[in-house]
Amino acid sequence: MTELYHAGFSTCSQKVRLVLAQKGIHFESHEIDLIAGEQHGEPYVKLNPNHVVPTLIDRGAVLIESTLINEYLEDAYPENPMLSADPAERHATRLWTKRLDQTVHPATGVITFAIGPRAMLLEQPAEVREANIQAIPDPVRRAARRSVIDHGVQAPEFAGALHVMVKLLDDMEDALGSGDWLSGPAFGLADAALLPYVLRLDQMAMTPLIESRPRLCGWYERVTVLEIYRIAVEDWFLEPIVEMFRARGEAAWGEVESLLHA
Ligand SMILES: N[C@@H](CCC(=O)N[C@@H](CS)C(=O)NCC(=O)O)C(=O)O
Repeated sequence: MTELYHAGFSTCSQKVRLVLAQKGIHFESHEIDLIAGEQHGEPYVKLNPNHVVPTLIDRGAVLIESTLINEYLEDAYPENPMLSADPAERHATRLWTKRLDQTVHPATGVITFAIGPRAMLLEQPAEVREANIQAIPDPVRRAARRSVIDHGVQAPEFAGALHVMVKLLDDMEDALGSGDWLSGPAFGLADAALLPYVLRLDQMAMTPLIESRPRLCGWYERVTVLEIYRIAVEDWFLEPIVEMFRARGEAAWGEVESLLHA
């Protein structure tokens, strides 16, 4: 029996669901409402002491950290392999996922909260919003969350986060010069890991950053026509949230563009 604690719109959840779908693993779904702060609730933090999704329960083991969950799935379910047998290609995959964990995921958090759910959070009673910020166990992340909710795109963290993403897109564009996929001959762990982050930029109306890079654009089109994309990502979208992200992204695009050229 496999169970997944996750959120429909969360990048880390999307990347795990992509691997579960590629491997044909069915799971019992437990959705965690991140805006309401369910990730900080007593029952959930017993599973995931970092107060984040996703958490996978498989064969009795409780597994956290999305990159490591995906590696676990590759080990435990070797059918439909998503990691090349070639050691150098395995290294290349892990270089992407390491970078994602170290810089891309935190940068995406800054960009997302500065643009997307910020208005919803500002509408919450101040004590609810503050309690949810205070509950974030990592002090760096907690400070960044407070800063972007207070200052939006003008938060000091925003411009640096944007440049992390631009550099990522540039490096993906270069890497895709030598093949259709990022770490081997077929859709693999690096593609599953990176798709949600490119998608998030697209959903926040930063589409020109993708369209201006033809190989990246081709890769994005290749991934988003896959059946597993529909199952693992699109089917979990909530239309009002998609519309809200796009509208807020469009409203912020002028400011984002000037930071890109600064
Ligand atoms: N390193 C963790 C990061 C997980 C993470 O940041 N998850 C986000 C959603 S993508 C989350 O649960 N955020 C809740 C919050 O920020 O309060 C992983 O890869 O699993």
